[in-house]
Amino acid sequence: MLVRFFFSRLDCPFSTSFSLNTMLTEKFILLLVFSGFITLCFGAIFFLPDSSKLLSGVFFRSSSVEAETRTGTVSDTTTREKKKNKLPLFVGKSKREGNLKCTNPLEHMMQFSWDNYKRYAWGSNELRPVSKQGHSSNLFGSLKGATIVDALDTLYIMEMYDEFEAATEWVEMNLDFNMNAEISVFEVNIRFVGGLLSAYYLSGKEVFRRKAVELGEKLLPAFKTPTGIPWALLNLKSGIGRNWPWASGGSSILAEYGTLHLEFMHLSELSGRPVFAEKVMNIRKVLNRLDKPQGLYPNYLNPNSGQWGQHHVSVGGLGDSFYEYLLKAWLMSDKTDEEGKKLYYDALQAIEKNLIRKSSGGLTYIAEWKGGLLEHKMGHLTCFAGGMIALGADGGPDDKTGHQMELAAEIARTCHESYARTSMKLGPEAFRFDGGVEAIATRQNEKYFILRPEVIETYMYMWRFTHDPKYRQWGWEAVQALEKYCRVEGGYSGVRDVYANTPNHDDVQQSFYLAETLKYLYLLFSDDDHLPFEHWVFNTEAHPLPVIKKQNVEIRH
Ligand code: DMJ
Repeated sequence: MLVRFFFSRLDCPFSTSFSLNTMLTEKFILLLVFSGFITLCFGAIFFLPDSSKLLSGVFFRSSSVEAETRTGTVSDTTTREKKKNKLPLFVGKSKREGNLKCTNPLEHMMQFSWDNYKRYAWGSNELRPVSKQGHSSNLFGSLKGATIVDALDTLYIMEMYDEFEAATEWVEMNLDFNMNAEISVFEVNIRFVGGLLSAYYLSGKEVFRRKAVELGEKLLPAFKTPTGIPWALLNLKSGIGRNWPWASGGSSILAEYGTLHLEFMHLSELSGRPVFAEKVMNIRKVLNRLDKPQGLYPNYLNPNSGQWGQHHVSVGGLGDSFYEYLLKAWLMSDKTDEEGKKLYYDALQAIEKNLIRKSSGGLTYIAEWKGGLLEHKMGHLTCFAGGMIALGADGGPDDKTGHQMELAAEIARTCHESYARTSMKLGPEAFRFDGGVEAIATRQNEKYFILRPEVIETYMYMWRFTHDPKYRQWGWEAVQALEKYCRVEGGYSGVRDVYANTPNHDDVQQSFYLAETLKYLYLLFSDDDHLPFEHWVFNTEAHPLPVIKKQNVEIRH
């Protein structure tokens, strides 16, 4: 009853989705208390003045920014609605001044993830929250501390400065790249280089710049191939590279070699060494010379011959962030990279024509393309595309803005349906639109949820551009589901089957949960001028990188 009391007294917009009919097991009572607290925080916000919690510097907040709602047929949000939905999440003075009355629920979730990682897995790449020990996937070889580096900027953005200091100290003392370790170039770039770059730009601490450049240099031997298309895997000590043994015809992967651009442009910016930028610009050159089947980019490209491998095209796994980085390369260059812009809008046009379909039940989805045949399956990873299309909607041809916003909203809706149609209200790894089902996983090995961010990422972009309250509502549903099914005693864990009634935990707290999922949720419930899009572009691991302003670009040329 207590919970319902809070909801009704404080007029919480999320009150309807909570039920008291559930059995009051001990765990559930704890959950109720936590949810009540969360609700109190949200509700209290309505009655308190705007926060004084401003991150320092013009980059973090832009005082002149009044977020504009994009035009188009998607959402006709009125000024009144805009005001009503403006929920300043920060209450009272900043934590450092010791006047904190109530912190926001996402900070609590971050604190819980972080504290458990620190307690049970400090220095390991990831935490096993059920068995309460460290975990490492082979993506990082013997490199250490993926969660620490991935979480740095989230800690900073959430003003968890003590934790940020501890993480900084760990980086200073322990983050070492001089080891005989075979790593994934892509994963190390997006998580480690991206994480260090963001930490540097947010905090100004030299150690992060130095480590980012040092690591970038360690990655350069991966580009020693006849075409300059990098290997997927690299031994940091010997500089010997190779590709994934499972990749078609010894190919490199589009989403891997195509997701280096943002970080490498910044490495050149920070080191004064053009070599990083040259490497990624060469990747574009190689791609530009190739014929694209139907204007599409196959996922496999042989770095020796420079020829496509299998004609398999996907906006999800193996392809996804390549498209994201074309758009963001243009945005991050302060819209000077016209080539990146053209490549993105041309690719999107080909995707729309060949991959995007509508189910008989009216759900828009992005299918996969195999040698001209469509597989009517959409991955959780593909759900980032709603956010990407929204982000690019006003840069394309004029008459397309409304259409692209509509498309983005439809993808967001489909991805929400993939969550809504499960027992746990968390999305499966992949869902299908065939054999009489829509937005449902039919194969056992596609029913898992590993704390991925993409659906929430799309809600966050859609919220910023439309202020349609449903995106916050959907984000809040995800928070509740994460608390109910993924939170365990030692942190947050993925689950093996989102259609089951009780969770079977996979015992991994992925580093991207702290880097992305919690950060995007936090931003979804923050003011729009918190990391404003005109100053920041998020890398594919949600690490914010500043736009390189035009005057800087011009001076260099
Ligand atoms: C993250 O590491 C990045 O978002 C990447 O682009 C795709 N996969 C994970 C999260 O799901």
